[in-house]
Formats: sequence, C-alpha cells, structure tokens
Amino acid sequence: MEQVLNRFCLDGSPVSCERYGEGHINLTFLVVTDSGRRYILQRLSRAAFSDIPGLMRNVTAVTEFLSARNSDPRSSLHLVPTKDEQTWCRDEAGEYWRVYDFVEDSLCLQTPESPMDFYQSAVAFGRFQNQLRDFPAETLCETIPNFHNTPDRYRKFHLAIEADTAGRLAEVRSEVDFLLAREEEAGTLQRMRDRGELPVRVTHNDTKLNNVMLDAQTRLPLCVIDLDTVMPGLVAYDFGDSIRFGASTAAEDEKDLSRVEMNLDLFRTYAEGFIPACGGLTAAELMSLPLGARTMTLENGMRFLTDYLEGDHYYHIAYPEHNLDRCRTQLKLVADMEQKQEQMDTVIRRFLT
Ligand code: ADP
Ligand code: GN1
Ligand code: MG
Repeated sequence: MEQVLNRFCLDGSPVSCERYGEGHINLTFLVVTDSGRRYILQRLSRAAFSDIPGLMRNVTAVTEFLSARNSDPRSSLHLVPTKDEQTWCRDEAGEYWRVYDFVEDSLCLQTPESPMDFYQSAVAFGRFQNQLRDFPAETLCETIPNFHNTPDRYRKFHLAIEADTAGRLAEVRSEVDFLLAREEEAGTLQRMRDRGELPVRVTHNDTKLNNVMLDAQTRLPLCVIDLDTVMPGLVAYDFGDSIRFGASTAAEDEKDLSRVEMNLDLFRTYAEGFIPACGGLTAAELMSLPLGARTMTLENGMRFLTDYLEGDHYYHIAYPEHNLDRCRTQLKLVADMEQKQEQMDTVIRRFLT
C-alpha cells in the first residue's frame, strides 16, 4: 500500500491507511498523512469494470465538468494526480488504484436520519442530473455495458441458473420463481427506451444514499460521489435506485423481512426533492418514475441472486448468505411496491403540469 501511495502527489507522508465505507464494489481506504490531510484511496474492482482506463477518463471528464460550473470545491470529487501526472496507477499485481481528496465536514449516510436528509439527497441527485444536461454523452465510455438493461440481466440470470456453479439453486427456488414470474413485465422500461419513448440522458446509475455527501453542519447537499457508472441512461434508473435503497424501512441486508417495506412518505419526499431539482422532465419520464423504482429493485434482487448462484464474485460480502439476504429484501420491496403502484402514480401525477 505504501508503494502505491508513494506514486500519488499527497500532501505529507501517510501515517495510516484503513478500510473505509460501505461500498460493495471497490476496495476503499481512508489515508491520513502527517500533515493532517485525509484522502480516499481506492482499488478499483476488476470484476465489475473491464475498461478501467476508460472509466477513469469518464470520471476525470465529469469531475472537471462539474468543478468548472461550481465555485465551492466540495461540490465535486477531486482526483489526486500521480507523480507522473496520471489519474490512476497500476501495481505489480495488475490492480488499478486512484486517490480522491477526502470530502471534509461531510456526512455519508447508510439510512436517512430524517425525511429532510432524504429530501436533500434527492436534491443532490436531481441537481447532478440537471448539471450534466449539457455534458457530451457521446464522449462517455460504457463502463458496464447493459448495466440497467433488465432483459439482459435476465439473460445472465438464466445462465447462472443453468450453470448453478456454487450448487445453491435448490435452496433458492422460491426466489428464482418470483423473478421468473416477472420477466416479461420487467422489460417494460427497456422496451420504452428502445422505442425512443423516454429520452436517454447522462445519468449516475448508482444513486444509493451512501453515494451522496451532505454538509455535516447544515445537512445540505455537497456532492454526488461514486461516479464509476455515469453513463447514458434513463432518469427512472436514478430515481428508482434511490427509492429502492433510501425509501426502504430496513437495511438492504435486513434478515427480518417483516421489517421491510417501501415507505410512501419517503417516496413522496424524494420526488419533491428530485423532480424540481432535475427540471425539464417529460410527462412520459415523470410517469416512468414509479416503474423505475420497481424495476431497479427487481433488477438489484436478481443481480444479488445471480452473484449468489455464481459464488459471490461481484459484490463484497461479509458472510456466505449475504447476497441471498440482500436478494430477499429486494424481492420483499418489489412485492410491496406492486401493492403501492397506484399510490406512487398518484404522488407523481401531481408533478404533471
Ligand atoms: P463503491 O463503488 O465500492 O461503492 P464508493 O466510491 O462509493 O465505492 O466509496 C465507498 C464509500 O467511501 C462511500 O460510500 C463513502 O462513504 C466513502 N467515500 C468515497 N469517496 C469519498 C470521498 N472523496 N470523501 C469521503 N468519503 C468518500
Ligand atoms: C453497488 O458500488 P456501490 O456499493 O455504491 C452496485 C450498484 C448496486 C448496489 C447495491 C458498479 O453499488 O449497482 O445497486 O451495489 N454498483 C455496481 O447496493 O455494480
Ligand atoms: Mg458506492
């Protein structure tokens, strides 16, 4: 680690480097130097990203674009260059590393501590969407092809079922059946995208609450982080993924499913923050938002189960059934959202002018 850190232009010498945060994909460390400066060091996931130089070009372009439009330095992530002026380096084992300035005096929440926190996260993601409206989408590489292409996710799920690599299929039959019963309907958003009924924009695609920073004092939005999946996509993906995670009444890996529901008040709160901050959404886009919530939740449930069937090579896990527990909360949420579809539509209809 010291050798890796030595390649970056840090202020001072590192005095500690410890695992940090709750991300499922990259390996994240908090680095402190003898000058008191703090940094985020990350080893990028080669299981998730096949073109890491391309990904880093995306992140560089997006952070530079946002920095140029905001005077507050904490309103965007800042990459720390290497001594040979690159934004990343590679170690002898072939792993890719990068360093960000630590966003100081900030909060990164795993669950909203109040509806206002969730509202402010919605403002952050909505603004992010709005600010990237003029970003040249064609310059972005697709860091994970077909990331939110739900029919393609089903194709991979079928392959995982057939292969049953980890020998776990028999124990997850009811989860598999739940997902297969919804295969046709789950492709609706993708079909609307294919038919051009929903505009493709530059979206974040991974809008969990722990991918946004709030100011520790004011609890107002500071910046959006985890820019690895910024790609062309649908607004419904960003809205939907935030609801999936932040409007749930329990953690993503809650074992007691009786505690897992989608909170309609939080759904409304998020819509009130996100939609005006985004601005300029079409009527079709607005009415696709509840479907986005259901689709992102189902897709995540299927992705967790696919990884479980394949032997857990994609997400970080803390114990063997972790991905299965995550899958189960998502499916419980989907079932609940199916019951609340009408109410979600009613909330969103108020934003049609
Ligand atoms: P992953 O793709 O694994 O989710 P993230 O980039 O989201 O990785 O980072 C994981 C966690 O590390 C975040 O949820 C946040 O808590 C923390 N983090 C990441 N970047 C910064 C930063 N620049 N300043 C402070 N905390 C950060
Ligand atoms: C991953 O990287 P992180 O932990 O913010 C995943 C998302 C999932 C999420 C589920 C690149 O997000 O797509 O929705 O876990 N990111 C990637 O919690 O696959
Ligand atoms: Mg993250």
